[in-house]
Amino acid sequence: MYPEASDISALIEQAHHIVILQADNPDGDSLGSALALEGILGDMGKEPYLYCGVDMPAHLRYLPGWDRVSNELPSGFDLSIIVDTSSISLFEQAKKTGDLQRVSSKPVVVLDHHQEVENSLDFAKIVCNKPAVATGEIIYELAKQLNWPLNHEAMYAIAVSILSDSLGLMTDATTARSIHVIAELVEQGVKLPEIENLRRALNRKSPSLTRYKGQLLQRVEYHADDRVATVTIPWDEIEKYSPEYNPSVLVLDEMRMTINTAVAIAFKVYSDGKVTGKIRCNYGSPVASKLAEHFGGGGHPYASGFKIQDKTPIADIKAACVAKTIELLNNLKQSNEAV
Ligand SMILES: [Mn+2]
Repeated sequence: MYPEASDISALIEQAHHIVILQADNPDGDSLGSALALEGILGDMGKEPYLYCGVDMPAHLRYLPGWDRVSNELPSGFDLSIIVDTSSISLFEQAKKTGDLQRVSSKPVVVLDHHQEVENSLDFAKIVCNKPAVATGEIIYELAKQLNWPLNHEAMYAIAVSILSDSLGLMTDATTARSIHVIAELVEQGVKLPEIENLRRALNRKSPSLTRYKGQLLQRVEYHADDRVATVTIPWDEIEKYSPEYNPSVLVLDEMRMTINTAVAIAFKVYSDGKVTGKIRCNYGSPVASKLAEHFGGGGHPYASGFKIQDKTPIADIKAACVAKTIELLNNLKQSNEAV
């Protein structure tokens, strides 16, 4: 039992108009969680309202109900529920429009599973941030504890959110409980093949993007016996393809799937000279956070990023980044051998 459950229940009881907020980086978990809550609250006789400061990205638009998410806050509401983030830095849009100010003036509940949080949402009345593979898993636990109604659509949305963040129950953060929740949903009529179809549909791309992926893959460079793979994405491509899909994400996983490759890095060069690096490491080579920190960024051992704004030429950044990666990989190897 989550100790926060009864307080969450009491706040929902007192409220009628309830806004469900997603951060500026919506994904399958945040949208699935928002739609599940919408179904639950609707069945409880409440009036839920879905908000996100940015438009739903094209690859999420296969999930039924995405078009009910609005980037305008309703004029009146009693309570907000923020899903899938505990960080205020992911609400830039709502901050700009003044919406965040309005949200913080009413009770706020946060439902999240990102355990390490910087710039937390201090104005929230209740933060329910639990270890779980997805926010959808937390919503399921709350529904069980509080006897919330779970209609077919809500169960479907929870399953989508868990399968989305757990990459089909295959990530490190997937627990036996995550699998149990999916099993319980299946027992209650959720059909996994339907969800798999939906999940694949989420990843479908336009023909032009598929061709562009091929171009990017041709430009992948391998360094130091293929241990590091890099690709560089110039501004004209960012401008052209980003509205549909993040070009880095398009190829990073493929780059990691190369024999001998331990670390994949995608650089983006912006029109103002800013360079960003997105880092993904293979299992056994957790150097991402240290590498990003060296260049002023941060993140997790296997996934991280950094931003360089002093107009250093991309060739210099790339060379320094590859050299640092090799150094970190060699250190890792030495410390493993020492053990
Ligand atoms: Mn999530």
